[in-house]
Amino acid sequence: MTTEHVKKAKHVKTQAFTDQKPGTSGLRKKVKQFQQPGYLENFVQAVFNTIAPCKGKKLVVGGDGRFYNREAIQVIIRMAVANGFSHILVGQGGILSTPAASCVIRKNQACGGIILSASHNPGGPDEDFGIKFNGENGGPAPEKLTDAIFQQTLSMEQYLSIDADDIELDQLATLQIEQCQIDIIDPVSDYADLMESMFDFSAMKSLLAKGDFRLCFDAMHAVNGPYAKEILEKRLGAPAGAVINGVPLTDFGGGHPDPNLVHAHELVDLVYGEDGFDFGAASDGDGDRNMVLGKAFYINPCDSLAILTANANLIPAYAKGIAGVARSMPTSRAVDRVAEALNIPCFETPTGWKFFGNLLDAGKITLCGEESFGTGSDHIREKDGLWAVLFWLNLIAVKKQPVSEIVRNHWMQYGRDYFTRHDYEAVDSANAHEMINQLKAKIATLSGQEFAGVKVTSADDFQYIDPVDNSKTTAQGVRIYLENGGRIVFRLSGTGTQGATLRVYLDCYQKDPALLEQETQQALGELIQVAESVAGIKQFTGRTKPDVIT
Ligand code: VG1
Ligand code: CO
Repeated sequence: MTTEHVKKAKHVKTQAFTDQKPGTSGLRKKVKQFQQPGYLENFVQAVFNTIAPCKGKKLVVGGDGRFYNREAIQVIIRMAVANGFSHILVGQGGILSTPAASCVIRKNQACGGIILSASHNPGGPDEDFGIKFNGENGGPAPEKLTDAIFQQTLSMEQYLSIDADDIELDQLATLQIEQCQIDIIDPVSDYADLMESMFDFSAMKSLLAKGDFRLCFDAMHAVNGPYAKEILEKRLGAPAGAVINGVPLTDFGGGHPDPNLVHAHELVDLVYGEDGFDFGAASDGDGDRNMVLGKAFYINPCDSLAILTANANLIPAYAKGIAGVARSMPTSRAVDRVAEALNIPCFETPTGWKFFGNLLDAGKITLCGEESFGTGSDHIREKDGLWAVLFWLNLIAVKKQPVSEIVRNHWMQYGRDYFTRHDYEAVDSANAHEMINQLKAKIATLSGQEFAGVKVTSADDFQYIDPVDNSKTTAQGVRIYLENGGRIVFRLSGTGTQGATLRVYLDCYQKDPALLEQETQQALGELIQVAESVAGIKQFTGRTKPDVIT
């Protein structure tokens, strides 16, 4: 850490914190924790120390607009100048969706970017804040880097900053502080241009112009509002008002910016109501997740990935074919069946987008996704909510079929992977860990045993060896495979900020055409009992039912 080349840079004494280990997607804590003196600064300095030297490099900064976003950006700019960066690109108003940040990093050949978001976690003075670093490929820092950043935080004694006034974030401008040029950029245009270059906008325009296809996009008062308005309303001609809750608010209007059937209820009412909309979509706090709905019809994200893969050849960007696909381990195996039919490789990775980065960079995969409403491709290195919505709209425009028909035809051809995730939120952390530990201790003896009348065929604690750099990641969730073809996965969330969140993932394959239209919880009823019987969820969590079912 040197200040020689920045005249006004000053060393500020600080004390290390011991709890700055990044989780599934960056460091997430309560706003109050981030507001402690030095807390944000220490983490940012740890990032800069890890990627040093910063001298002469370009950095992208932006966030999802939640409470503390603007204050954090001012801190980061002062520190980035003091650390020697020569160029900083900041989204106007402090706004950059996660996919747009990835796009801007790549387009401008920056050395990386700092994205301020706690994604789907609520925002506000008593809620959550988050920070993550993405590298020059535009993707989340791999584990090697996040581990190094964490090590830096443990011994942090000082950080670098300068004395400078806050800069004006709301006007597009180019400023100079010391050696550093700061550009306040339009957060939407680069991303919108990229989308326009990938999809058949004229086919989608015709679809929307017909007037008998009604669409609604719920931005959930989060970052994607301006992006959705520009792309759906301005460039594609959807009627004004098609985007609802389109202004980013610091507290997301008091809601939970998580695009699922529970939290996106306003949208759900519109597509399920009388004379429901033909197409509904929502995205999360930072714009990287998506939920897509047809008229009174829900698409499971695992099915969505499989269907996009099966139909990629209909989209201009993928017309030449796709190299391979990947899904996170808990995601259902629906996409595996499509990959097999297409004769392309299918990779199974740990939870979190950072594990797709190497596969994408190496050209081994083109599309990838997670059960948690995240889908994406090699166009950037993050999951991308609006991209998935546009992919679906493009498919509908080309196939000239409603969403429900596209999905049902897919099930008829490939069979259906019933999938559900049960979340037990904010449970006692010690109990949750004890439950997982006891499961792990049983793994070796599970095979052959029966639970709730169903025999276990195999079980393991998922580990992953990256096929590109051979890095090994262990303890990624307990997988239990059953004789009836079902699978149960238990893991603890790495994004929560309160207690522990237990996630139980259940999936089962069905290819009998007469059994493709069952209610999901019913179809998985037997597996739900097996999960309880094998793990003792009630006993350990004290809960009789999950908080959220998706
Ligand atoms: C959750 C999801 C995971 C996703 C992660 C970040 O992690 O399960 O699939 O990648 O959130 O998503 P966890 O550890 O809580 O299960 V988000 O949209 O930050 O952007
Ligand atoms: Co997100």
